Amino acid sequence: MSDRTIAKTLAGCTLAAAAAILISAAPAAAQEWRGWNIHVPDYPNSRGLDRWGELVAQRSNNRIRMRTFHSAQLGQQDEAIQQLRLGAIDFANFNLSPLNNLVPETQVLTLPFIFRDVSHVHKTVDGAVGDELARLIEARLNMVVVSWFDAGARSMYTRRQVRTPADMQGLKIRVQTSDLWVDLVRALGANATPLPFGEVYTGLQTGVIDGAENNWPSYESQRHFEVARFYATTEHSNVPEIVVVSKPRWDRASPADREILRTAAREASAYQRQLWAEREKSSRDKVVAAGVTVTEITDRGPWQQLMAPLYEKYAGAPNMRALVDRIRAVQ
Ligand code: GTR
Repeated sequence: MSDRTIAKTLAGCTLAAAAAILISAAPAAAQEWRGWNIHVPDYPNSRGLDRWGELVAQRSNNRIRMRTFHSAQLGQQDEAIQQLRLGAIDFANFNLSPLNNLVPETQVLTLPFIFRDVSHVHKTVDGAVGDELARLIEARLNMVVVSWFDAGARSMYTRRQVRTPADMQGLKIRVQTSDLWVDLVRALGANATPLPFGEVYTGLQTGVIDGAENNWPSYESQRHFEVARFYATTEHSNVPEIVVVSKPRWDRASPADREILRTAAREASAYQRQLWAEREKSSRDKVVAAGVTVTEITDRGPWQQLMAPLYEKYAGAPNMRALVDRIRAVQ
């Protein structure tokens, strides 16, 4: 070995050793996690995600810093799902509907009138059915479900008044990207127009669509009430929402950090649900004060009957049928 080579090796060793000492002495590097969210910052889901981030930061001594980008700043829902699967986004909150085509079992929770009330939704998603869906979503979509958020009941809103299913005939109704949603609207004799959430306002304003369907808080926070002045309380679906972490990110987290993430997500979800109940009321009050005509649907029977064929198409297979039965049996 020449003198030069020895000198180089020694220098290399010294550097490597110094680096090792430095790494072990320094606290673990802080991680910045980027989260996707479709809603405006004061929405219950947004506040739930922010709360989750605060709890995780506290409990990880600021090692995990979660920043949620609200108002779909990181893209529309379908793109965000792809990015999350690849690990380009670290966490997000999604409604189950855009996952319907990707994980068909999620369709069962989207089915019209499958849930009796909010408490039935909670018991289902917080119990064995929710756990099973979480496993399927993880296996097929590369994302880990850490908790469930409320999304209330979805109802029809339109540019002209709807009182009965017959009034839906021929209307162009915006739906989420899901075959089940297309069929649900068609079952009422209306035409389904899949559109991203962020394009619904303009769609209503320009008459590209005649209506859409959503819960009170989204109808109000997206200001759809300004351009679709009639809300009919059809309450046809209670499809819930998930909070997820991308699998690549999750796999790099230590078991202790995963525990912190899960526990904090459950607490954030309890907080979101409380905010949700309040926001449903305040959003309704706000749109009523703004002059929206609310048509109370007291007899949902005719709506339910027209949508019943969806159960054959989407829950006809034995595994899907079994899931429907298990949900109905939840007390
Ligand atoms: C909202 C839901 C969003 C999105 C939106 C939509 O109620 O929270 O995740 O699914 O509806 O209709 O696109």
